[in-house]
Amino acid sequence: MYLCKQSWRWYGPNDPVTLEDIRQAGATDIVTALHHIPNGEVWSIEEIRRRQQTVADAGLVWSVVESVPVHEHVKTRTGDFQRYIENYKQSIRNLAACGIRIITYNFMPVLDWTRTNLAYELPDGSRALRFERAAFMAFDLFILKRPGAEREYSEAEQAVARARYERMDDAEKELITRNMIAGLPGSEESFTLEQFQHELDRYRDVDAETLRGNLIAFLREIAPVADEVGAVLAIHPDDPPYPILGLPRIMSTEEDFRRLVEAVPNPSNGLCLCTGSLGVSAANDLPGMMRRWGDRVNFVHLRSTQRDAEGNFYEANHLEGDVPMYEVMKAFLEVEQRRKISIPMRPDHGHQMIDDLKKHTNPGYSCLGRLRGLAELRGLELGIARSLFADR
Ligand code: DNO
Repeated sequence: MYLCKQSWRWYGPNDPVTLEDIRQAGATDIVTALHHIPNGEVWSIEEIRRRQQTVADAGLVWSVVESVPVHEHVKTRTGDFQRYIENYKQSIRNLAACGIRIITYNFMPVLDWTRTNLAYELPDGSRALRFERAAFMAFDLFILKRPGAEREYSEAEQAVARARYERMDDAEKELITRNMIAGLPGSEESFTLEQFQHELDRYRDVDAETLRGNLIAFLREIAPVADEVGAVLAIHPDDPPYPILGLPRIMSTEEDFRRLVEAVPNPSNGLCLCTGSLGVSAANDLPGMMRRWGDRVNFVHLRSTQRDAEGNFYEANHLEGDVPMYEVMKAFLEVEQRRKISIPMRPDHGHQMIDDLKKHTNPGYSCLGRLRGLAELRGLELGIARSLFADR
């Protein structure tokens, strides 16, 4: 019987959640990145080995990279993009030479994942990450004052945004600005408002089809290298799964992924199936995506969100909210039995709860919330596996 590899994201030696904590949470595999290496530079074998040794000394295995970041010049195909692509290939070769063969990345312009509120209090007193559409529109229209933004919202939405903006005091304006642009953990970049607008401007002539073409061109170069060294790629979907701030997004739906695979059929071209990101869109059929694309699922993020009619969502407990976790897990286990492999999954995000409410933790990456998530997910997994595949 093939069960998933229980993995855990660790931000490296500065992460307030230690490798010892992770071991006690019961994870066996580590998902990490060399966050200290600037975007676009080569990850040397020496640096990879050093990190690998630190992880091994704690009795864990570094099996997934999240992420080797893709330089903005590669996404826009401007400036030094060719050099950054060559560097990316070398990082893949170096990682594979060290035995690390699952490489996560994303192709979201400028921003990685985005939330407006990092401490949304739930009825039980724990705190969750939240995307509040009115606050987001207020930021876009009245704080960032992005040229042309008003064309993207209806009159009614603009009125909602204005009312929301007028209710914000200075502290709230500052906080939402920080949450939006100062970079959530793992996003590698952080900006001032002026720098941010400058980065957005670089996409003025890059529409969705241009961006998709740039991703395909990038993959056509790196996928053959990954194939050759026995590594696999895992593209992370857009979070949230729709265009924001006038930026194109091209990995938000099953159709987006299908187009990518059709354009670049190399075996290494695969997906990080993130149920939390994709699940924000009611149109995404997550168990179906797992079943149809299981052969290309190289890594899984398990997390749930709860949406409402206004376009807000918050991160729900792992087994609650809109993501049909039972069906996703069942489909996931079926894929693993069919492929006869264990695929790494990690409990993605968790609430800030219990003692972690008194600590400084990376937003979404507290210890206890993820520990709860992992415990619930492994229980769900074992229950399904034992009842369905006990004979295998
Ligand atoms: C958020 C994460 C993302 C993810 C990247 C992958 O919590 O899932 O930051 O790591 O998009 O490149």
